[in-house]
Amino acid sequence: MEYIDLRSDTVTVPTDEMLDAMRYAEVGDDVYGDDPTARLLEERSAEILGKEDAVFVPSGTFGNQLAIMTHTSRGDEVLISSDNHIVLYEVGAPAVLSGVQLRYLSKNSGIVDAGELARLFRAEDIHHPKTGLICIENAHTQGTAVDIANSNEVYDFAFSRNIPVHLDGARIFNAAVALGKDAKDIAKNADSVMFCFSKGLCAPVGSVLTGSSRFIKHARKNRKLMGGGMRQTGYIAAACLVALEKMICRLEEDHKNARYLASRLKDSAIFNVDESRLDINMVFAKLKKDIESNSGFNENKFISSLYDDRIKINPMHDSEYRFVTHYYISRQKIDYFVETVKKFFEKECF
Ligand code: TLP
Repeated sequence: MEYIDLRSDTVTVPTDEMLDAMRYAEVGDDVYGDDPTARLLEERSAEILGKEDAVFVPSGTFGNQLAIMTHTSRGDEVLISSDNHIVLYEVGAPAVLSGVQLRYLSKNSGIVDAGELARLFRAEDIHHPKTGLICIENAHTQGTAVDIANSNEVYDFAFSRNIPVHLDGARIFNAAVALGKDAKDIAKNADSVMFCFSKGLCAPVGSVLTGSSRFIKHARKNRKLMGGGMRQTGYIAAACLVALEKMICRLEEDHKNARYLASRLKDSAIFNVDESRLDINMVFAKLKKDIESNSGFNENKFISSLYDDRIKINPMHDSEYRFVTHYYISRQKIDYFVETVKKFFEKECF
């Protein structure tokens, strides 16, 4: 049975064209370095971001952690905003895998305060860890595309102190579309960039880490150390190549649909939508105060009732719902979702 799945763009399954490409992919053993399709994907990925080289990895989390491991030494400190994916959703991996400590910059949906960065940077002192890396994120998981002027400031500061910058660009193409820029313009302000094929681009699996040839050579060895030396990777890389060619140019449609969903939710008199975080394919909405406090609203009942009507959503996080649009979410499905939500509230809460 088909579900309308608004939990994330990670739920997207491969298109028929991807499945065909996978079936007929030319493959080899990638640990020996002889998988031509994987290599082609790495070359194209590097080129599209204006970097020298790239290495294919199983997931976005893997790519971010590989970058941290490759840039830093044990005991280093990493400067990062406290609401970045690496901090919130990667299981504390920087401490476990790389032995580094995270030091938080204030959260501001991806925007970094350069003054704060300068204050938190560690000068040489016997007591201090070395500041070994700065991590930024664009598009940000909070639904924003961060202006390039901000990463320019970060990169200038990092350059002046000789610290590398890693960009979690899981959705870099969403950011590029939202800002009306080339992905290269965003990538140029970082030494390494990770992006994902398995989100709005619909590939079943896979991300890539890009950077200088020297950095990627080192990262390739660390990938093996982390158990990410995959064999006939070309089968997956073939789907990712289709994702690069065919799916980036349609992301704008997901963004427009997110804005359409936001406006329909606003009109419903049930939700307040955060319009300051509506740059990409995500809608963040809170229940109106009176509904949440006076109506006997029961979240478990809400989610399971939607599920019975073939709709999947995530529970609230920080009192907020996140609804994500993607290739499989049409306007018709958005209308069905909003009408189903309205019916639930009319029956249960008003
Ligand atoms: N994000 C997922 C969840 O983990 C929250 C989602 O549904 O949005 N960086 C960013 C900015 C991400 O949003 C994600 C995934 C990742 C990294 C990790 O990618 P994967 O899931 O491939 O490890």
